[in-house]
Amino acid sequence: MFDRLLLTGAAGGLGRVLRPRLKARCRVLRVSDIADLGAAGPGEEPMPAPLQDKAAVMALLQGVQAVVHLGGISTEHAFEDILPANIVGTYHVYEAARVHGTKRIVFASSNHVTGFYRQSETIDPRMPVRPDGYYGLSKAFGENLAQFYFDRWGIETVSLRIGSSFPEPVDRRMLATWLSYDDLERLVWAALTAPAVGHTVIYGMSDNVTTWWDNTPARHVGYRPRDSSEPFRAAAEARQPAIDPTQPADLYQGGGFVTRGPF
Ligand code: NAI
Ligand code: 15L
Repeated sequence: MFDRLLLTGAAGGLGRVLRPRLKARCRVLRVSDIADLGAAGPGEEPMPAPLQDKAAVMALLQGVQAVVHLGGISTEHAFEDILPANIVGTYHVYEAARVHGTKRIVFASSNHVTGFYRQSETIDPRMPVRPDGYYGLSKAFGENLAQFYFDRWGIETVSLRIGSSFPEPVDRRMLATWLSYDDLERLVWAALTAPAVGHTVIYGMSDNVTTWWDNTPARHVGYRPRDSSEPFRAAAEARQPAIDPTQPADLYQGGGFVTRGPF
């Protein structure tokens, strides 16, 4: 049980999923975003803040024991848009953690850090990054930042390379990349509470039968997924009867992200 946790990106898709689930596990949940956060529930502390505003982010981390950092641009965009939210913003979160002595950050990274590996490869978190766009590059920067702030300042991070966290997998790619909301909660909770993580990178996926990711190097996090994309296979395959591995979206793990832009 935490005293006060901070959830950034609380108004987003995953923020709305995690908000009540994290609230149940701490005394006060500070929620932040630039989008409308709605009414504060019991034990919630709304603090709107643009991540690119250093003073605002400094105030955000005051008095929190740990951060679940989801805020930022969550798909491929022009570098000029990604820079303030994902790169400068994540730097502000780590600087504020250093100043306030925050001990643990759970960073929402993305599978797009390694999106240019092929779907025919199985990779693990120790392999070199191959970002599939500016968005993936910004998440790779966040992971490097996390490593640096651990090595230099001892702030621990689990970087979650989330696959596709949606109500259900909707296409063949997501049969490999899907992370159910219940498994997302299990993963975030394990990342917040595992005794010693240093900086650990882990792929965020359910216990899918088909997968491209091997989380063996991150077993110490203690994440045990319980869901699987398999019950959704028939529907996903009916929706997308075949793949064409000559097309980049079907060849690379990053799917459609690998051909987005220029902007
Ligand atoms: P989302 O786009 O629904 O939510 C992101 C939130 O961040 C939004 O509410 C937005 O208003 C806020 N935000 C954007 N720019 C901001 C800024 N400059 N200052 C403050 N807040 C800002 O994304 P979603 O799906 O909820 O994802 C959450 C996190 O997880 C993101 O960091 C995303 O990159 C990551 N992720 C999500 C995946 C998924 O399957 N949903 C897969 C891989 C990574
Ligand atoms: C992501 O990083 C995005 O945030 C999410 O919206 C999905 O597109 C996901 O990756 C994915 O690869 O399916």
